[in-house]
Amino acid sequence: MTFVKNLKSVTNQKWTVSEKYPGVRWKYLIDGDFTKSSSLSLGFCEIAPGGNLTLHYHSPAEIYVITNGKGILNKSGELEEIKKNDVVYIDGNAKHGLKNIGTETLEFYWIFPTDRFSEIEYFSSN
Ligand code: 7BC
Ligand code: NI
Repeated sequence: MTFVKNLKSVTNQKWTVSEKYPGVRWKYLIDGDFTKSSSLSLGFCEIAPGGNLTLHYHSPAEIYVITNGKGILNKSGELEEIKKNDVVYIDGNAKHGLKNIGTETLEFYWIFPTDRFSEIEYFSSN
């Protein structure tokens, strides 16, 4: 199965939010729960100014592709500034978080080596 999707035309899907992640919302683009896809999945996330994808970990590795804004990446307690056009690789089970420190929306795609987001078990970290 080969297909094309466009972020701006994913209109039939509501943004997902969680009280664990203030100011954060996301959509699923390539994901076995929504598309005839397997082995890889892709989502798009927005973090409003001041919002925080709080420190967490999960067993699959992950990639971020930052498409707008700037933020502070928390790498197991070590902080690094990231911005538009940066890409981030996160090892499986590595603690990570992302906070928007700019005035624009921080936007990024994430990629998991899994069929679907819903199979990933998220663990909060502090
Ligand atoms: O956007 C979300 C919300 C839980 O997750 C993708 C980013 C991540 O680091 O797992
Ligand atoms: Ni993650």
